Amino acid sequence: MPAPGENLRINSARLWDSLDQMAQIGPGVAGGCNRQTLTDADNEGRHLFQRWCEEAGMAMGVDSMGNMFATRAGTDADALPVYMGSHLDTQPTGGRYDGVLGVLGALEVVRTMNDLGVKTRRPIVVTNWTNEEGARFAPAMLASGVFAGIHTEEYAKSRKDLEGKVFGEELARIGWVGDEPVGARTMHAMLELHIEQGPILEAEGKTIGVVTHGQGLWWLEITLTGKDAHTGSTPMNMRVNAGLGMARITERVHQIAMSHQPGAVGAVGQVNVFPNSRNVIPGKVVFTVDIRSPDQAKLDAMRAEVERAAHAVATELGLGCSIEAVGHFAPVTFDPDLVKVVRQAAEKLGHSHMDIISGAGHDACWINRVAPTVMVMCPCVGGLSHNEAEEISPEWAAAGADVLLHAALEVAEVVS
Ligand code: HGY
Ligand code: MN
Ligand code: MN
Repeated sequence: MPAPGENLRINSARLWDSLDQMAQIGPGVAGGCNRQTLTDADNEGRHLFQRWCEEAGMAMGVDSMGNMFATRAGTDADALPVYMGSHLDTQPTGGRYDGVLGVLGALEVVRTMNDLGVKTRRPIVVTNWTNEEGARFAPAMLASGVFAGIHTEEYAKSRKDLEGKVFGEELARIGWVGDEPVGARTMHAMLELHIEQGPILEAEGKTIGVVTHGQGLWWLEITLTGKDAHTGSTPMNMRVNAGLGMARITERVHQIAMSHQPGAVGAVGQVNVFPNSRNVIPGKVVFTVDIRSPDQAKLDAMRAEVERAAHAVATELGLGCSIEAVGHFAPVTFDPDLVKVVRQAAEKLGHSHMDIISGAGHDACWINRVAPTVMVMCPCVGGLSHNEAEEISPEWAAAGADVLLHAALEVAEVVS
Protein backbone atom coordinates (compact mmCIF):
# COMPACT_ATOMS: atom_id res chain seq x y z
CA MET A 1 0.00 0.00 0.00
CA PRO A 2 1.76 3.21 -1.12
CA ALA A 3 2.31 5.77 1.66
CA PRO A 4 0.29 9.03 1.37
CA GLY A 5 1.93 11.26 -1.20
CA GLU A 6 4.46 8.61 -2.09
CA ASN A 7 3.94 9.28 -5.77
CA LEU A 8 4.50 13.05 -5.43
CA ARG A 9 7.36 14.12 -7.68
CA ILE A 10 8.81 17.44 -8.75
CA ASN A 11 8.69 18.47 -12.42
CA SER A 12 12.13 17.33 -13.60
CA ALA A 13 11.95 19.01 -17.02
CA ARG A 14 11.03 22.35 -15.45
CA LEU A 15 13.90 22.08 -12.92
CA TRP A 16 16.36 21.17 -15.66
CA ASP A 17 15.17 24.07 -17.81
CA SER A 18 15.57 26.52 -14.91
CA LEU A 19 19.10 25.24 -14.25
CA ASP A 20 19.90 25.74 -17.93
CA GLN A 21 18.46 29.27 -18.01
CA MET A 22 20.41 30.28 -14.90
CA ALA A 23 23.59 28.82 -16.41
CA GLN A 24 23.28 31.27 -19.33
CA ILE A 25 23.91 34.11 -16.86
CA GLY A 26 27.61 34.63 -16.19
CA PRO A 27 28.66 31.84 -18.58
CA GLY A 28 32.18 30.43 -18.40
CA VAL A 29 34.32 29.73 -21.43
CA ALA A 30 33.89 25.95 -21.40
CA GLY A 31 30.21 25.31 -20.68
CA GLY A 32 30.28 26.14 -16.98
CA CYS A 33 29.75 29.41 -15.15
CA ASN A 34 31.65 32.47 -13.98
CA ARG A 35 28.94 34.21 -11.94
CA GLN A 36 31.10 35.47 -9.10
CA THR A 37 29.53 37.13 -6.11
CA LEU A 38 28.47 40.81 -6.38
CA THR A 39 29.32 41.02 -10.08
CA ASP A 40 26.86 42.25 -12.69
CA ALA A 41 26.22 38.60 -13.58
CA ASP A 42 25.36 37.84 -9.94
CA ASN A 43 22.96 40.79 -10.03
CA GLU A 44 21.32 39.46 -13.20
CA GLY A 45 20.99 35.99 -11.72
CA ARG A 46 19.44 37.42 -8.56
CA HIS A 47 16.81 39.28 -10.58
CA LEU A 48 15.92 36.17 -12.55
CA PHE A 49 15.59 34.21 -9.30
CA GLN A 50 13.43 36.96 -7.80
CA ARG A 51 11.16 37.01 -10.87
CA TRP A 52 10.71 33.24 -10.72
CA CYS A 53 9.93 33.37 -7.01
CA GLU A 54 7.34 36.11 -7.49
CA GLU A 55 5.79 34.17 -10.40
CA ALA A 56 5.46 31.28 -7.93
CA GLY A 57 3.51 33.58 -5.58
CA MET A 58 6.30 34.10 -3.08
CA ALA A 59 7.17 37.36 -1.31
CA MET A 60 10.87 38.31 -1.48
CA GLY A 61 12.76 39.69 1.51
CA VAL A 62 16.43 40.75 1.41
CA ASP A 63 18.70 41.39 4.39
CA SER A 64 21.60 43.84 4.73
CA MET A 65 24.07 41.21 3.48
CA GLY A 66 22.04 40.63 0.32
CA ASN A 67 20.74 37.26 1.48
CA MET A 68 17.47 36.59 -0.39
CA PHE A 69 14.43 34.99 1.27
CA ALA A 70 11.35 34.10 -0.82
CA THR A 71 8.43 33.12 1.39
CA ARG A 72 5.54 30.77 0.53
CA ALA A 73 2.84 31.36 3.15
CA GLY A 74 1.81 28.55 5.48
CA THR A 75 -1.63 28.17 7.04
CA ASP A 76 -0.13 29.23 10.39
CA ALA A 77 1.57 32.60 9.88
CA ASP A 78 3.03 32.42 13.39
CA ALA A 79 4.75 29.07 12.85
CA LEU A 80 8.53 29.19 12.44
CA PRO A 81 9.29 28.67 8.74
CA VAL A 82 11.20 25.88 7.04
CA TYR A 83 14.08 27.32 5.02
CA MET A 84 15.48 25.60 1.93
CA GLY A 85 18.25 26.97 -0.24
CA SER A 86 21.92 27.37 -1.08
CA HIS A 87 23.84 29.87 -3.26
CA LEU A 88 23.75 31.27 -6.80
CA ASP A 89 27.31 32.63 -6.85
CA THR A 90 29.93 30.47 -8.59
CA GLN A 91 33.66 29.97 -8.78
CA PRO A 92 35.45 31.81 -11.63
CA THR A 93 35.67 28.48 -13.46
CA GLY A 94 32.64 26.98 -11.78
CA GLY A 95 30.03 24.48 -12.78
CA ARG A 96 26.32 24.93 -13.46
CA TYR A 97 25.07 23.05 -10.41
CA ASP A 98 27.24 23.86 -7.34
CA GLY A 99 24.84 25.84 -5.13
CA VAL A 100 22.42 26.53 -7.96
CA LEU A 101 20.79 23.09 -7.68
CA GLY A 102 20.02 23.84 -4.04
CA VAL A 103 18.37 27.17 -4.78
CA LEU A 104 16.44 26.13 -7.90
CA GLY A 105 15.66 22.70 -6.47
CA ALA A 106 13.99 24.46 -3.53
CA LEU A 107 12.12 26.74 -5.96
CA GLU A 108 10.97 23.64 -7.86
CA VAL A 109 9.66 22.15 -4.61
CA VAL A 110 7.49 25.25 -4.14
CA ARG A 111 6.39 25.21 -7.78
CA THR A 112 5.35 21.56 -7.33
CA MET A 113 3.47 22.33 -4.11
CA ASN A 114 1.65 25.08 -6.01
CA ASP A 115 0.81 22.71 -8.89
CA LEU A 116 -0.60 20.17 -6.45
CA GLY A 117 -2.36 22.72 -4.25
CA VAL A 118 -0.41 21.46 -1.26
CA LYS A 119 -0.77 23.53 1.90
CA THR A 120 1.72 23.38 4.75
CA ARG A 121 1.24 24.64 8.27
CA ARG A 122 4.66 26.22 8.33
CA PRO A 123 5.72 28.89 5.84
CA ILE A 124 8.46 27.79 3.47
CA VAL A 125 11.33 30.14 2.61
CA VAL A 126 13.55 29.60 -0.43
CA THR A 127 16.97 31.16 0.17
CA ASN A 128 19.95 32.45 -1.81
CA TRP A 129 22.93 33.10 0.51
CA THR A 130 25.37 35.79 -0.64
CA ASN A 131 29.03 34.88 -1.31
CA GLU A 132 29.05 31.21 -0.41
CA GLU A 133 32.12 30.53 -2.52
CA GLY A 134 34.58 32.94 -0.97
CA ALA A 135 36.47 32.94 -4.28
CA ARG A 136 36.27 36.70 -4.80
CA PHE A 137 35.89 37.78 -1.16
CA ALA A 138 37.30 35.43 1.49
CA PRO A 139 36.13 33.67 3.58
CA ALA A 140 33.63 31.27 2.06
CA MET A 141 30.05 31.18 3.40
CA LEU A 142 30.52 34.82 4.35
CA ALA A 143 26.89 36.03 4.45
CA SER A 144 25.47 32.90 6.07
CA GLY A 145 28.31 33.32 8.57
CA VAL A 146 27.13 36.85 9.41
CA PHE A 147 23.54 35.55 9.62
CA ALA A 148 24.68 32.90 12.12
CA GLY A 149 26.64 35.41 14.18
CA ILE A 150 30.07 33.99 13.24
CA HIS A 151 31.29 37.18 11.56
CA THR A 152 30.29 40.78 12.21
CA GLU A 153 28.61 42.61 9.34
CA GLU A 154 31.36 45.22 9.55
CA TYR A 155 34.10 42.58 9.06
CA ALA A 156 32.21 41.03 6.15
CA LYS A 157 31.60 44.32 4.39
CA SER A 158 35.27 45.28 4.76
CA ARG A 159 36.55 42.24 2.84
CA LYS A 160 38.48 43.08 -0.32
CA ASP A 161 38.97 41.23 -3.60
CA LEU A 162 42.29 41.02 -5.48
CA GLU A 163 41.54 44.32 -7.22
CA GLY A 164 40.98 46.04 -3.87
CA LYS A 165 37.22 46.30 -4.35
CA VAL A 166 35.33 46.27 -1.07
CA PHE A 167 32.46 43.83 -0.38
CA GLY A 168 30.10 46.45 1.10
CA GLU A 169 30.64 48.84 -1.81
CA GLU A 170 30.13 46.09 -4.40
CA LEU A 171 26.93 44.92 -2.69
CA ALA A 172 25.63 48.51 -2.78
CA ARG A 173 26.78 48.93 -6.40
CA ILE A 174 24.62 46.03 -7.60
CA GLY A 175 21.73 47.26 -5.44
CA TRP A 176 21.24 44.32 -3.07
CA VAL A 177 21.64 45.86 0.37
CA GLY A 178 18.29 44.79 1.77
CA ASP A 179 16.31 46.50 4.51
CA GLU A 180 16.15 43.50 6.83
CA PRO A 181 18.71 43.31 9.63
CA VAL A 182 20.88 40.26 8.93
CA GLY A 183 20.27 37.39 11.34
CA ALA A 184 16.89 38.67 12.53
CA ARG A 185 15.04 35.74 10.99
CA THR A 186 14.38 32.60 13.05
CA MET A 187 13.97 29.17 11.49
CA HIS A 188 12.23 25.92 12.41
CA ALA A 189 14.70 24.09 10.16
CA MET A 190 16.99 24.58 7.19
CA LEU A 191 17.35 21.99 4.40
CA GLU A 192 20.08 22.33 1.77
CA LEU A 193 20.23 20.28 -1.43
CA HIS A 194 23.72 20.23 -3.00
CA ILE A 195 25.77 18.17 -5.43
CA GLU A 196 28.33 16.04 -3.60
CA GLN A 197 31.35 17.64 -5.28
CA GLY A 198 33.21 14.39 -4.61
CA PRO A 199 33.32 10.85 -6.08
CA ILE A 200 31.79 8.74 -3.30
CA LEU A 201 28.08 8.54 -4.26
CA GLU A 202 28.79 7.78 -7.91
CA ALA A 203 31.47 5.23 -7.02
CA GLU A 204 29.13 3.53 -4.54
CA GLY A 205 26.24 3.61 -7.01
CA LYS A 206 24.07 5.65 -4.64
CA THR A 207 21.63 8.31 -5.84
CA ILE A 208 21.20 10.19 -2.56
CA GLY A 209 23.68 11.28 0.08
CA VAL A 210 22.18 11.68 3.55
CA VAL A 211 24.60 14.20 4.99
CA THR A 212 25.26 13.50 8.66
CA HIS A 213 28.36 15.67 9.08
CA GLY A 214 30.54 18.25 7.35
CA GLN A 215 34.31 18.42 7.62
CA GLY A 216 36.01 21.38 9.24
CA LEU A 217 38.34 23.78 7.44
CA TRP A 218 41.19 26.24 7.87
CA TRP A 219 42.19 28.78 5.19
CA LEU A 220 45.64 30.15 6.07
CA GLU A 221 46.88 33.09 4.00
CA ILE A 222 50.69 33.08 3.98
CA THR A 223 52.75 36.09 2.87
CA LEU A 224 56.42 35.44 2.11
CA THR A 225 58.71 38.41 1.52
CA GLY A 226 62.11 38.11 -0.16
CA LYS A 227 63.81 40.39 -2.66
CA ASP A 228 62.97 41.19 -6.28
CA ALA A 229 66.12 40.63 -8.34
CA HIS A 230 67.26 39.75 -11.84
CA THR A 231 66.73 36.05 -12.67
CA GLY A 232 69.80 36.09 -14.91
CA SER A 233 72.53 38.09 -13.23
CA THR A 234 71.82 37.32 -9.54
CA PRO A 235 74.10 34.51 -8.26
CA MET A 236 72.14 31.60 -6.74
CA ASN A 237 73.64 32.15 -3.28
CA MET A 238 72.49 35.78 -3.26
CA ARG A 239 68.80 35.11 -3.96
CA VAL A 240 65.97 35.68 -1.49
CA ASN A 241 63.35 33.85 -3.49
CA ALA A 242 59.76 34.01 -2.16
CA GLY A 243 58.58 31.85 -5.06
CA LEU A 244 60.87 29.03 -3.98
CA GLY A 245 59.50 29.33 -0.45
CA MET A 246 55.91 29.07 -1.71
CA ALA A 247 56.79 25.97 -3.74
CA ARG A 248 58.43 24.23 -0.75
CA ILE A 249 55.52 25.07 1.55
CA THR A 250 53.01 23.84 -1.06
CA GLU A 251 54.80 20.48 -1.09
CA ARG A 252 54.84 20.38 2.73
CA VAL A 253 51.06 21.03 2.84
CA HIS A 254 50.54 17.99 0.63
CA GLN A 255 52.85 15.84 2.78
CA ILE A 256 51.12 16.97 5.99
CA ALA A 257 47.67 16.07 4.62
CA MET A 258 48.97 12.71 3.43
CA SER A 259 50.41 12.03 6.87
CA HIS A 260 46.94 12.40 8.42
CA GLN A 261 45.13 9.88 6.22
CA PRO A 262 42.41 8.81 6.18
CA GLY A 263 40.19 11.83 6.44
CA ALA A 264 42.39 14.82 5.74
CA VAL A 265 42.96 16.99 2.69
CA GLY A 266 45.22 19.93 1.94
CA ALA A 267 46.23 22.07 -1.02
CA VAL A 268 47.24 25.57 -2.07
CA GLY A 269 44.64 26.94 -4.50
CA GLN A 270 45.30 30.65 -4.77
CA VAL A 271 48.79 32.07 -5.40
CA ASN A 272 49.67 35.69 -6.11
CA VAL A 273 53.29 36.25 -7.11
CA PHE A 274 54.82 39.74 -7.13
CA PRO A 275 55.95 41.26 -9.42
CA ASN A 276 55.02 38.17 -11.49
CA SER A 277 57.49 39.01 -14.23
CA ARG A 278 59.29 36.29 -16.17
CA ASN A 279 62.76 37.61 -15.42
CA VAL A 280 62.33 38.80 -11.83
CA ILE A 281 62.93 36.59 -8.82
CA PRO A 282 59.67 36.93 -6.83
CA GLY A 283 60.18 39.28 -3.92
CA LYS A 284 56.75 38.54 -2.50
CA VAL A 285 54.22 35.73 -2.70
CA VAL A 286 50.76 35.69 -1.05
CA PHE A 287 49.03 32.28 -1.11
CA THR A 288 46.21 30.48 0.70
CA VAL A 289 46.48 27.02 2.25
CA ASP A 290 43.19 25.07 2.39
CA ILE A 291 43.28 22.19 4.92
CA ARG A 292 40.25 20.14 6.00
CA SER A 293 39.24 17.16 8.11
CA PRO A 294 36.08 15.84 9.79
CA ASP A 295 38.28 15.28 12.84
CA GLN A 296 38.93 18.39 14.96
CA ALA A 297 42.18 17.03 16.40
CA LYS A 298 43.54 16.29 12.92
CA LEU A 299 42.47 19.71 11.72
CA ASP A 300 44.24 21.46 14.57
CA ALA A 301 47.34 19.29 14.22
CA MET A 302 47.56 20.05 10.50
CA ARG A 303 47.24 23.77 11.12
CA ALA A 304 50.10 23.68 13.65
CA GLU A 305 52.27 21.59 11.33
CA VAL A 306 51.65 23.88 8.34
CA GLU A 307 52.52 26.96 10.37
CA ARG A 308 55.70 25.32 11.72
CA ALA A 309 56.70 24.22 8.21
CA ALA A 310 56.07 27.67 6.75
CA HIS A 311 58.26 29.41 9.32
CA ALA A 312 60.98 26.77 8.94
CA VAL A 313 61.09 27.19 5.14
CA ALA A 314 61.11 30.99 5.53
CA THR A 315 64.06 30.78 7.93
CA GLU A 316 65.94 28.44 5.58
CA LEU A 317 65.57 30.90 2.70
CA GLY A 318 65.88 34.13 4.66
CA LEU A 319 62.30 35.13 3.90
CA GLY A 320 59.84 37.17 5.94
CA CYS A 321 56.75 35.14 6.78
CA SER A 322 53.32 36.17 8.09
CA ILE A 323 50.30 33.89 8.40
CA GLU A 324 46.65 35.03 8.74
CA ALA A 325 43.72 32.66 9.24
CA VAL A 326 41.19 33.97 6.68
CA GLY A 327 38.66 31.17 6.96
CA HIS A 328 37.65 28.56 9.50
CA PHE A 329 34.85 26.38 10.68
CA ALA A 330 34.83 23.40 12.98
CA PRO A 331 33.56 19.98 11.84
CA VAL A 332 29.74 19.98 11.74
CA THR A 333 27.17 17.46 13.02
CA PHE A 334 23.80 17.97 11.35
CA ASP A 335 20.48 17.53 13.16
CA PRO A 336 19.89 13.79 13.75
CA ASP A 337 16.10 14.08 13.53
CA LEU A 338 16.30 15.86 10.18
CA VAL A 339 18.87 13.32 8.99
CA LYS A 340 16.29 10.62 9.72
CA VAL A 341 13.63 12.58 7.76
CA VAL A 342 15.93 12.80 4.74
CA ARG A 343 16.83 9.10 4.95
CA GLN A 344 13.12 8.13 5.19
CA ALA A 345 12.28 10.37 2.23
CA ALA A 346 14.93 8.63 0.12
CA GLU A 347 13.58 5.22 1.20
CA LYS A 348 9.97 6.22 0.51
CA LEU A 349 10.99 7.30 -3.00
CA GLY A 350 12.95 4.11 -3.55
CA HIS A 351 16.27 5.88 -4.08
CA SER A 352 19.51 4.15 -3.16
CA HIS A 353 21.20 6.20 -0.46
CA MET A 354 24.03 6.28 2.03
CA ASP A 355 25.13 8.44 4.93
CA ILE A 356 27.94 10.77 3.92
CA ILE A 357 30.23 13.45 5.36
CA SER A 358 30.35 16.61 3.26
CA GLY A 359 33.88 17.27 1.98
CA ALA A 360 32.96 20.78 0.90
CA GLY A 361 31.79 23.61 3.11
CA HIS A 362 28.24 24.89 2.71
CA ASP A 363 25.98 27.62 4.09
CA ALA A 364 24.26 24.81 6.00
CA CYS A 365 27.46 24.43 8.04
CA TRP A 366 26.92 27.87 9.53
CA ILE A 367 23.11 27.83 9.69
CA ASN A 368 23.47 24.62 11.70
CA ARG A 369 24.67 26.90 14.51
CA VAL A 370 21.31 28.72 14.75
CA ALA A 371 18.70 26.19 13.58
CA PRO A 372 18.30 22.44 13.10
CA THR A 373 19.88 21.82 9.70
CA VAL A 374 20.49 18.98 7.28
CA MET A 375 21.75 18.47 3.73
CA VAL A 376 20.68 16.23 0.88
CA MET A 377 23.25 15.36 -1.79
CA CYS A 378 23.15 13.93 -5.29
CA PRO A 379 26.18 12.55 -7.15
CA CYS A 380 28.19 14.46 -9.72
CA VAL A 381 30.04 12.86 -12.63
CA GLY A 382 33.52 11.74 -11.59
CA GLY A 383 33.10 13.74 -8.38
CA LEU A 384 34.26 16.78 -10.33
CA SER A 385 33.31 20.26 -9.13
CA HIS A 386 34.82 23.75 -9.05
CA ASN A 387 35.49 22.99 -12.70
CA GLU A 388 33.46 24.04 -15.75
CA ALA A 389 33.12 20.37 -16.70
CA GLU A 390 31.03 19.74 -13.54
CA GLU A 391 28.16 17.48 -14.61
CA ILE A 392 25.08 15.83 -13.09
CA SER A 393 22.25 13.93 -14.73
CA PRO A 394 18.67 15.22 -14.84
CA GLU A 395 17.72 12.07 -12.97
CA TRP A 396 20.13 12.84 -10.13
CA ALA A 397 18.86 16.43 -9.97
CA ALA A 398 15.26 15.23 -9.85
CA ALA A 399 16.01 12.58 -7.22
CA GLY A 400 17.62 15.20 -4.97
CA ALA A 401 14.75 17.63 -5.44
CA ASP A 402 12.20 14.86 -4.83
CA VAL A 403 13.87 13.98 -1.53
CA LEU A 404 13.89 17.69 -0.67
CA LEU A 405 10.17 17.85 -1.54
CA HIS A 406 9.25 14.93 0.72
CA ALA A 407 11.47 16.14 3.53
CA ALA A 408 9.90 19.60 3.27
CA LEU A 409 6.36 18.14 3.28
CA GLU A 410 7.25 16.30 6.47
CA VAL A 411 9.01 19.16 8.26
CA ALA A 412 6.66 21.96 7.14
CA GLU A 413 3.64 19.75 8.06
CA VAL A 414 1.17 19.23 5.22
CA VAL A 415 -2.33 20.46 6.03
CA SER A 416 -5.04 18.38 4.39
O1 HGY B 1 35.11 25.83 -0.15
C1 HGY B 1 34.09 25.15 -0.10
O2 HGY B 1 34.08 24.06 0.43
C2 HGY B 1 32.81 25.66 -0.71
O3 HGY B 1 32.70 25.11 -1.99
N1 HGY B 1 32.75 27.09 -0.76
MN1 MN C 1 28.46 25.16 -3.07
MN1 MN D 1 31.57 25.75 -4.41
